[in-house]
Amino acid sequence: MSALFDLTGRTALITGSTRGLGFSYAQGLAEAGAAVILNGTNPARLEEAIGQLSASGYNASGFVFDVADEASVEAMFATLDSQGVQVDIVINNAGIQHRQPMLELPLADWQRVLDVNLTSAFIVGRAAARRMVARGSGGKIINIGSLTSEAARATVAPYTAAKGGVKMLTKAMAAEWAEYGIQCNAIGPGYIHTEMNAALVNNPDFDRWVKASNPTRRWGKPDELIGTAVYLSSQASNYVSGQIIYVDGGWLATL
Ligand code: GCO
Repeated sequence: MSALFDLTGRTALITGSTRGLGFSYAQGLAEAGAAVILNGTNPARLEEAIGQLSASGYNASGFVFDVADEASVEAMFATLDSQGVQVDIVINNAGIQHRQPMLELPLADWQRVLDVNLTSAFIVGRAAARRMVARGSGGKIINIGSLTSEAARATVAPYTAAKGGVKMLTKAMAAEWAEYGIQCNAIGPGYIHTEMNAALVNNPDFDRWVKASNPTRRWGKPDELIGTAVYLSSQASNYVSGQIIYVDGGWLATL
């Protein structure tokens, strides 16, 4: 691998990484040389994911915590501080979906989606950036947007609002932290075949719509996000900040 993309000696925290895209990012960064810290809310799943990466010879550890809970996030960072572990790269990937027409949408569901998909990136990003600034050695923060960072789809209003927010939060982070050598960027995955999207993949009408609308004519695969994640985690992107890179098969380029 080109030294430009080598993550040896770096430590990356990837939230929501026991399965789906988060696990894929973790695997990709570990393959590029990083020590990876996983996160999830289910202890058994977390153990399994750590076990899988460790069995492949990667340096993997992890913590169970709710990314939207400030006290839990602070406690995890305090534990890392006490162990002398420095987080150089953060991928704010944790996310949930709630599909329901807005006319029927309860406030509590709106709030939970905003908390987990948007506020979490602020809570985790701020905790990591405070330490990066104090150390003076910079870092990388990668937030995960969506096609809904740009355009809406009926029935996913809170997710759409949160992902639009993620795009602008990324710019806000870039504006405040670039001078400390922290690059803040986002990845906007298109329609990817993951567990979270199983209901959509298995819906023949939706599947047809994805294949008709995407110029690549197919769903994306989780490992097709890895190259962008490694690039944004590496020194190859040291002068790139505040960007959202869509990995969508060309979807957003078309009408
Ligand atoms: C959904 C959402 C997402 C999409 C993603 C595309 O209905 O669940 O549209 O899960 O896959 O946002 O970027």
